[in-house]
Amino acid sequence: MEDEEVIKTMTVSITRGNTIRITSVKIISFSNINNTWDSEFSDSDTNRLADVFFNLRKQKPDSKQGGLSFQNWFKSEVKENQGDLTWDLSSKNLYLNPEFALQFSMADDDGGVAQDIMLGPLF
Ligand SMILES: [Ca+2]
Ligand SMILES: [Ca+2]
Repeated sequence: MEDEEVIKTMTVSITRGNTIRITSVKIISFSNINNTWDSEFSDSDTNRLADVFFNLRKQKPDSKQGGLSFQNWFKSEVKENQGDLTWDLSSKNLYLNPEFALQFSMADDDGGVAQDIMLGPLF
């Protein structure tokens, strides 16, 4: 399991301008996709699949320490048992300055507790 190649792929749709706007996110694959993330369910139960959500953090001015720091920006809805792994964000007004970095993480929701499904360094 530890030697397994971890595939983290996603496509992000943006419209260009002075700012980048994220309009949708589609996760193509992740480690152990289509397999068990919720081991309390049997191998034939759809509920064993990951309940996927993602989190975006972006750099914002830090009022306490000065400079910029990464702060939570947007947490997606949970796609239960993988769903379609596609989030339409066109109504969310997610505008980003392209000069600043963006951090992406995704996880399996276990009822308020989240399990990292990127299996590696975060973001
Ligand atoms: Ca599940
Ligand atoms: Ca789960």
